[in-house]
Amino acid sequence: MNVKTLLMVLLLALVVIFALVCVLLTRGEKYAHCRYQTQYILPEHLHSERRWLFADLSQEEIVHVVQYLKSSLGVVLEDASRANPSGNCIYSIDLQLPPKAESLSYLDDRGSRPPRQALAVVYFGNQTHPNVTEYVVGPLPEPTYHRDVTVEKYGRQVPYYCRPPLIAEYKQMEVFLHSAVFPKAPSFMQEVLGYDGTNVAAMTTSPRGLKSGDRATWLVLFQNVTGYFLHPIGLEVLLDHSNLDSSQWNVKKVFYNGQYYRDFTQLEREFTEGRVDVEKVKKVPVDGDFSSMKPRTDHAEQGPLNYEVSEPRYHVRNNQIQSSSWNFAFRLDLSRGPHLFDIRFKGQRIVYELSVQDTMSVYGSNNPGGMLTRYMDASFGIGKHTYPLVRGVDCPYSATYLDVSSFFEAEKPRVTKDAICIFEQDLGSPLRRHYSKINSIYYGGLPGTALVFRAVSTVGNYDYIWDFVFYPNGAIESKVHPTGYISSSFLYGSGLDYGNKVGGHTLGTIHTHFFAFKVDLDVGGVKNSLVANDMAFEKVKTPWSPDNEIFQMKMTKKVLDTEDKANFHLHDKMPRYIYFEANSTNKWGHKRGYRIQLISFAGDHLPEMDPMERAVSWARYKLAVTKRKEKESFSSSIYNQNDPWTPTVAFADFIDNEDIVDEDLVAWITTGFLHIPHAEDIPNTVTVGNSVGFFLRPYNYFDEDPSIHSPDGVFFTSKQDPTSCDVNHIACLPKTAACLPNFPPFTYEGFQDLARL
Ligand SMILES: [Cu+2]
Repeated sequence: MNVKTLLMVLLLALVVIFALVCVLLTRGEKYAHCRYQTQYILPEHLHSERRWLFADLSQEEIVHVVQYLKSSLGVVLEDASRANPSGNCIYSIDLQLPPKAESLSYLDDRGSRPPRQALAVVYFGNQTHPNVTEYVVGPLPEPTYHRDVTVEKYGRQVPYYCRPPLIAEYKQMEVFLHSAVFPKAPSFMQEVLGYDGTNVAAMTTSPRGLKSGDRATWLVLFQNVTGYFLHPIGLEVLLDHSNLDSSQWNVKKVFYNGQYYRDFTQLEREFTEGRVDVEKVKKVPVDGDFSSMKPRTDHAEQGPLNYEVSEPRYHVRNNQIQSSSWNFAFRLDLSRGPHLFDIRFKGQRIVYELSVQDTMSVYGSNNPGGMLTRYMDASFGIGKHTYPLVRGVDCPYSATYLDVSSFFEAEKPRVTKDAICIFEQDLGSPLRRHYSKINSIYYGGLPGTALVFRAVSTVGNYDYIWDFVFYPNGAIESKVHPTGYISSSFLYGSGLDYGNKVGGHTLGTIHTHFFAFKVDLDVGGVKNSLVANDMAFEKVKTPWSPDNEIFQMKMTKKVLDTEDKANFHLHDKMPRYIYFEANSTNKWGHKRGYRIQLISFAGDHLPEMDPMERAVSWARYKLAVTKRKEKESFSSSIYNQNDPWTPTVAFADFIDNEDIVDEDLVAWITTGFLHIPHAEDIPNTVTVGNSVGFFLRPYNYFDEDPSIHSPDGVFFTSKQDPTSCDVNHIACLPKTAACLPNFPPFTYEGFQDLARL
């Protein structure tokens, strides 16, 4: 090879290298970032300042209420996070909603603005008659008055023993166990459980007794490891913590491996005498072993993602969300969780209030804690137990995340970062479609999308994912997915009558999940009637051949004109079409309506003879429609859990046969399912197949399906070119969606405030 050739080869090599470098350097620029921003502000003209009346209290408002109460109640208010049962303290401060008439007058008729008010729940342990008092405090932000509303709301004073325990009380119970109870059985604790002062965790159960006034809790003990709910050790303690002096608390009963003992002293004596039937559980590593949620495999490739190609098609401003079809206001009630207000489709109000009211789980077990458990989560706090959501897992990565301010059991307001997420979702299936090759040849369809509002509550072992889903056809879906850990009992004796074995000594205990919703529909105005359509077969002579008969299907229609006709027990046959009907008609002369469609496979709630049943009597009915009343604002109360025998709110009393034709009506909906835990509930109950809820769907409300006006629709005929962007916007996607998602950095602030339960 001569020099010239060598130079040519070298030159060629340099050109190739340069070209390769260029390709590599410019590769990342082939796609621009999507036109994505992290914060979307509702344009001023779409925002209604008036809906501020539904907003949660601001931090500033909360601070003023705390200052006002401290200077106005005439007693010393301790910091609830450190309060003793014998003290006075503020339990919680939350928004007090204005009455509906005042809100509507302000929203619709330019009436005067209702005063902003707070609802303060105050514990008075240091009084002659200890009690819980609820005050309405206003006007905000600078309060000048407070009004005791306890008797007005509950028809009586609320005795102190009805109060939900403070986090401080739970801590005191734990300290009492470790310092005053366990030391009374040192040999048993050491030899059977290898107790070292830290390796036993207690889980509360409730209710706390068998009659009004009781405050004795079965504490179920577990190995203190990750996912401890799945590692019972067979020991349970009935701790009476009714005395306001915690040094006077005492153990009423002890359960170990199927046997009951008077107290730890007796347990120790019988153990040292060799009369305790010992069943040692294997010590589990601190990561929990089978209860660990740590993935068993390394991450490989990223799965599919939902992301915004251009600006999100919804806007969030303060407490309001707006898309091209929907708008509504929202808040997170401390005890009840997500509340949506003034839900409008294309500007027309469909729902005044759509809210979670309570949840309930009844358990079965041959262990005392499990046997007695009937959890009512509004008492623990469905909104109170919300925590930062994790991008890309709890909601799509690109969702909008909102912080929530609240006040409970503290001196200052707290802010929960990213407690709510909002996103528009590609449902992956068409909302509707049709392919035609007969007569005319075409394809038409609408990609399925929905706007989702989500919050997640973690109440003890379970997590509830609350979704409110808004579809382009005017339908709203409310649904909840339970996930998290099951609760378990120590497996012994006849345990398998109460569930399946899911670990060495772990019984996944049978239980129910019930969810209570309030739906204050206002269809074409406040006044509505409840109507049922269904089907029936009738035998008729065939008109064209009178010698023959056929069974002919007919539509039935019935107005359910009283509250007694408008309630359906869990397993009652319910008309398949049941809807709120307006006074106005659609183009075809039909009264405009919105239908309630349930998705539920509930177990039985509790026998009505059970002395606690009235406290959860909302769960008797899958649907009950009542005349709306301010004094029937909620179907349960935060006090029902700790005194279910004399409930402060008994929903069944709402149903008193009032006339409900052309009235302001509320639908109370219960959905739920029976859960018999099985091997695949380990480590967690999955959301798949465990979703229950209901749809609100237009029924002759419109003149046609409003989604036909969606700009997402696709239609092309055999005479058109479906690959052309002008004909079919989907054909543009390779160009318009050829961008990189502009994801914000991943952040997480869920471990910043671990003082919370
Ligand atoms: Cu369950």
